[in-house]
Amino acid sequence: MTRVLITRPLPERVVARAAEHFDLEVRERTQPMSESEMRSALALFDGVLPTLGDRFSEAIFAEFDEPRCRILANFGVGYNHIDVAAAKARDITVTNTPGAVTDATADIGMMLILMACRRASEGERLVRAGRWEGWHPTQLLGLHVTGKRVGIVGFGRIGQAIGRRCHAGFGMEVGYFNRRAREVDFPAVRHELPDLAAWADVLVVTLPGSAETRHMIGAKIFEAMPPHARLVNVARGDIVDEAALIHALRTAEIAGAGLDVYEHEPQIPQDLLELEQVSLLPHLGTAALEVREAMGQMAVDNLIAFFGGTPVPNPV
Ligand code: 8YV
Repeated sequence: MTRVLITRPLPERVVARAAEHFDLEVRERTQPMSESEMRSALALFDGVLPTLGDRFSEAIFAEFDEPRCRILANFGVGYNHIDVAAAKARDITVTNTPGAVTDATADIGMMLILMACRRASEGERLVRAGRWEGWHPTQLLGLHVTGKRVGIVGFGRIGQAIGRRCHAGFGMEVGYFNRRAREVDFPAVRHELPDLAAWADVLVVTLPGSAETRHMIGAKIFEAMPPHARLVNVARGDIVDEAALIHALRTAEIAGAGLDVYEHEPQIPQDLLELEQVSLLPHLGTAALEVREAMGQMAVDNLIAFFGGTPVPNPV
């Protein structure tokens, strides 16, 4: 029987379905796999269902000409932790879970837009610290969101879902930066990145993480942003130069940030933790049971198709 490894505990229904089809092993640890675990996985299993943090780099594949593993069915849309070229060079198929993550990640984007603009984390810290002395008219004044300009960096599924919410729910003007123009069912204007940064009240990052997008949002972009603007990142941490972001916040080049992702998760620089004007979430993008179930089922669908000899639904 086909041997499959799931590299983290997943929702029960996902594991049960995978177990109906495969000789299944579920790794019970919640931390990313070590290098030796990844090498063993390639050697001992026909298929692996990995996820964020399992760094299948060139060095991991390098030891194998023909690993037993034929498919890495990633749990998650982002697959920047897998060297896809190195996998393909060994004829290993890589798949991901687009679609399943779109709305949940867009919802977290909206939450961070609102939190960063309306200073929600500062307010909650004040309350929890027992420092709230009661309401007054000029306390914790934030940026009014309705009717403002949102600039979306990367206008794929998630970026468009955020744009649609901003337009339909908050009457916002939508601008975006994307390699090619996108047809959408709401008004959205394409800009070059520095122009978008200068135009937007809130800049939201939704690009895929990759070597090309690393540090795309750095000092030059922060300089271009107006001082009242906020940065939101729901994509991958290293698209934003974290040191440049800290500098921009410290020097009031921008007014705040809402982050769900970090350059070196789960490490967050002390300097960032000490800044009042940031909302920091622990990569909650898709953290809802039904969403994680849908992602898991999609990853299992890819495995079932692959070993059934039909085209995988979500190749990357
Ligand atoms: C996932 C994400 O939950 O799908 C993605 O790429 O960023 C998430 O929200 C997590 O990364 C597991 O893949």
